[in-house]
Amino acid sequence: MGLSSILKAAVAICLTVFLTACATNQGSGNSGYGSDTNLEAEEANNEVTVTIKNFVFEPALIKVSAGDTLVFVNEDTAPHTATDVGGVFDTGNIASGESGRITIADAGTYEYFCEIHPNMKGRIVVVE
Ligand SMILES: [Cu+2]
Repeated sequence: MGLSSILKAAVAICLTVFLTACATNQGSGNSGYGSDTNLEAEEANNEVTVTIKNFVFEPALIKVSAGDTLVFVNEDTAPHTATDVGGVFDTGNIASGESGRITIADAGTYEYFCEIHPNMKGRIVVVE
């Protein structure tokens, strides 16, 4: 009798925590995709940051693994892009203080530049 009551109470608490976690998850929704499948995929791969500051990609040369997410963080006041010369990826305009994300699926060497300031250049080496 006593044990049964404790079990019921424990189940009730677990259920409450579970439902609260779900509600919080849906509330944030900042990825815009929000499915569990996507969240798992993000956790499985690394996130590598390239900072854009004083009109320079830092580091300008970076080595990542296929499937990694590259996050371009714009610390300038001007907007920038990270645009692949070969058209494989393009962050589009990244406003001041914002960031842009890309993922490259295939190994290779990728030269990129800023469409707004074409003298800004970088290189990404993607390995398997
Ligand atoms: Cu730029």
